[in-house]
Order: sequence, then structure tokens, then C-alpha cells
Amino acid sequence: MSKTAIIFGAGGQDGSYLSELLLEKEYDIVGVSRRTSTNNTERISHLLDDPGFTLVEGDILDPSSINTIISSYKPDEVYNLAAQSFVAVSFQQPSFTFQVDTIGVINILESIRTISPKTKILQASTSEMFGNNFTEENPEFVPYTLPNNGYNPDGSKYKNTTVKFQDENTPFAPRSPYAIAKLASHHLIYTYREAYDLFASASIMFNHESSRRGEEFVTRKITKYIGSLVIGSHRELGSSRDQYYTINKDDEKFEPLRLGNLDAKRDWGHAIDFVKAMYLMLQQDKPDDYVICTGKTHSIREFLDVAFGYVGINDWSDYVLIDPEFYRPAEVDYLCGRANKAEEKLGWRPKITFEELVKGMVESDVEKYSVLPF
Ligand code: NAP
Ligand code: G4F
Repeated sequence: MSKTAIIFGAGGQDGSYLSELLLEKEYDIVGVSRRTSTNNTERISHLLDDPGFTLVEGDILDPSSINTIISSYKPDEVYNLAAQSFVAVSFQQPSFTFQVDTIGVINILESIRTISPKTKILQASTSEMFGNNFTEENPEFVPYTLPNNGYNPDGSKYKNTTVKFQDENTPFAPRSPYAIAKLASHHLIYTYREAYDLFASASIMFNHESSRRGEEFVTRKITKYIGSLVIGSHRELGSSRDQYYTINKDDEKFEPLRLGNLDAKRDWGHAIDFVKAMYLMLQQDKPDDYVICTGKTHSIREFLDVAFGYVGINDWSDYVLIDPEFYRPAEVDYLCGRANKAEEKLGWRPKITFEELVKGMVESDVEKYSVLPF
């Protein structure tokens, strides 16, 4: 018999990929999306006619709508991906962020506890909960943490180097209303697991992106901008990559790309890999929390290098303007996860590399936003 899963936030980036994954696994999916006056189901429009996918309206701020959905379907699994997920907005709308990212989670947990206690739930937690904390290790003592087992190409050992990472044992130190609200729900998941024996797990996810990423996040903001710079491609000529795209050099036509802090570092993976981890977490015998990440970190500058480089622009400084408007009141400077537990217990490893991620996003936005169709 096929399993039933409810996905809150089905219309978001992750919700759309998770829906595709669970459909492949022959689940019956109930995708929950809140009512808005404009279309918020664009990312799942290709799934709406699938007999395995049912779209229902519901808002996690409204307990009665959640109760109705949970009692109608008594699902095997619930994935709560619904959130006000933009850190910058959480500084401007802290109360709303708390409502959705904490009270919304209480509403779902209470509904499961009282109506369908055998339902398993996955909560989307975040690496933002670590703030500026990290764990530091000297690889001389833990040589497997560095490439080549901790040896230099000449056979000598790495010396006086420490590796900095976040894993399940790194203490939390949230630095935004978003991170605090998510940390409260993270603790709620643990509390409901302990107090009521619910199968409640949390994926502590580092940044993950895709061509479906919201356009306000820095990666997509950059690739969308690059897409709009391109006015043609020479795909059919089989040219090398730096001759492949024609860039609009008409300065008057294009505003610069306004960005904030370019020195922050993020561990960026692909959403397709991350939704597999979410699924695996609910297939385990016991509920637990897992860090989900790639283990590699890059600054915004490095993202710019690779993304602009992909369309043949090796110096992006003429295109980018630092605008303090995009600085955050408090920044998270360095995120680089270590997913050893997920690898050991779930058999999960990300497959898509940073370079493949950036390439896919640039190509998709060139198709979407380039000035001339080709
Ligand atoms: P996203 O694209 O912003 O999707 C969030 C979804 O939640 C949207 O479909 C949104 O609907 C929905 N939603 C918001 N408020 C709601 C409400 N009150 N009731 C019902 N639905 C509501 O986020 P994502 O990137 O897919 O991330 C999925 C989850 O993982 C989020 O919880 C996020 O905080 C967490 N997370 C993401 C990352 C990442 O790097 N992507 C990393 C760590 C954790 P609308 O379209 O109507 O707004
Ligand atoms: O792309 P961002 O907005 O993502 P951020 O803040 O890391 O949050 C994302 O990842 C979290 C996991 O760690 C999720 F929980 C959360 O839901 C979301 O998906 O910003 C990334 C970095 C920041 O350091 C920011 O200050 O990019 C920097 N940045 C520099 N200029 C900018 C900009 N960010 C945005 N959005 N826009 C800018 O112009």
C-alpha cells in the first residue's frame, strides 16, 4: 500500500523537489499551500494533474485548517517546510516570523499529537541556529578531516592548521529573529519526541539552492542578474564557453547589481540532494536530528567569480555595487557543516557539486531572463 505524506510549504523550493521525489516513490501526497491573491504554486504547476498529488489550502497559523487536514488524511509522514524563510525579512517582521516559524510548528505538533500520534514529522531546521559558533579541530589529531588524509602532496603532515565546522554537537547561538524562531521549533521537536514519544525529527540544513530558489536570496539574485545581462548565445557554433554568451555592454541599460556583505561564507548545496536526506530521516527506526550539508564553504565573492566566469566575465567588479541597505543588523559570518552522522546513519551524501549548482542556476536564468530569445 502506498504511503501518504502531507507537505506543508509544498509550493516552496524544497516542497516542489520533495513532492517530485515522493511521487517517484509512489506516495500519495497532500501538498498544503496557503491562500494568496497571486499564484504561489508556480513551482508545482507541473504536478497538479498528477493523480498522486492533491493540493489543499491551509495555513499553519490556523489550527483548525491543520486539524482538518491531519484528521482527513491521517498521514504516515508530515514534512513541515512552511516558513518565513528569509533572514533579512525576519529583522523587519520579527513578530510575524515568530508566528509562522514557531507558533505554526506548535500548531502542527499539537494536531499530530492529539489527532494522529503515529504520524512521523520532519521539521526543517537551519544552520542559522549556530550563528557565529563553530567547532574547531586540529587535523593532526583527526587526519581524515582534510583532503589526502591530512598529508601535503610532498608527504609532510598539515601543521598548525585547524578545521572549523558545525555539526550536531556545536552549540547554538542564533543571531536573527528567524534563527531564534527556528531554534525554538527545533527544541519543540525534541520536546515532543521526549514528552509524547512522537516520531519527530529535525534536519539542520545548511544553505541549499537551485533554479527554483526565491529571487531575493543572494545566489538567485546574482544568477538572475547575470541572466538579464546576456543578449545571446552561440550554442549552435560549439564555441568555447567564454565565447558562448554575448553580454550586453550598454551601460545605460543596466543598473548595477546591488549586494551587501560579500565576505560571508556559506556551505551551499543543491536542494535536490537535501530533500533526499529529509526523506531518509523519516525512514529510520528512530527519530533523530541530523546536520545536512556539503562540508565545503565559499564566500559570496567566490560565488560571484564562478557565476560571472560562467558567462565569460572574469572581472565582475564593474557590475557589482556594495549597498549598505543589504547589510544585516547581525551577520552569520561562516557556515561550513560536517554531515558525518547523516553519512553514517542515513547513507546520505550530496552528489551535486558547487560548480554544477552555480552552472545550473546561471543556465536556467539565462534561459529565463536573457534579453533576446535564442
Ligand atoms: P521557501 O522557498 O521560502 O518555501 C517556504 C514555503 O512555506 C512557501 O511555499 C510558503 O508559501 C510557505 N509558507 C509560508 N508561510 C506559510 C504559512 N503560514 N502557512 C503555510 N505555508 C506557508 O523555503 P525553502 O527554501 O523551500 O525552505 C524550506 C524550509 O527549509 C523552510 O522552513 C526554511 O526555513 C528551511 N531551510 C531552508 C534552507 C535553504 O537554504 N533553502 C536552509 C535551512 C532551512 P508562499 O509561497 O505562499 O509564501
Ligand atoms: O542568500 P541569503 O539571504 O541566505 P541566508 O541568510 O544564509 O539564509 C538562507 O540559508 C539559511 C541556512 O543557513 C536558511 F535557514 C534560510 O532560510 C535561508 O534559506 O544570504 C546569504 C549571505 C548572507 O551572509 C548575506 O548577508 O549573503 C549575504 N548577502 C550579501 N548581499 C546577501 C546580499 N543576501 C541577500 N539575500 N541579498 C543580498 O543582496
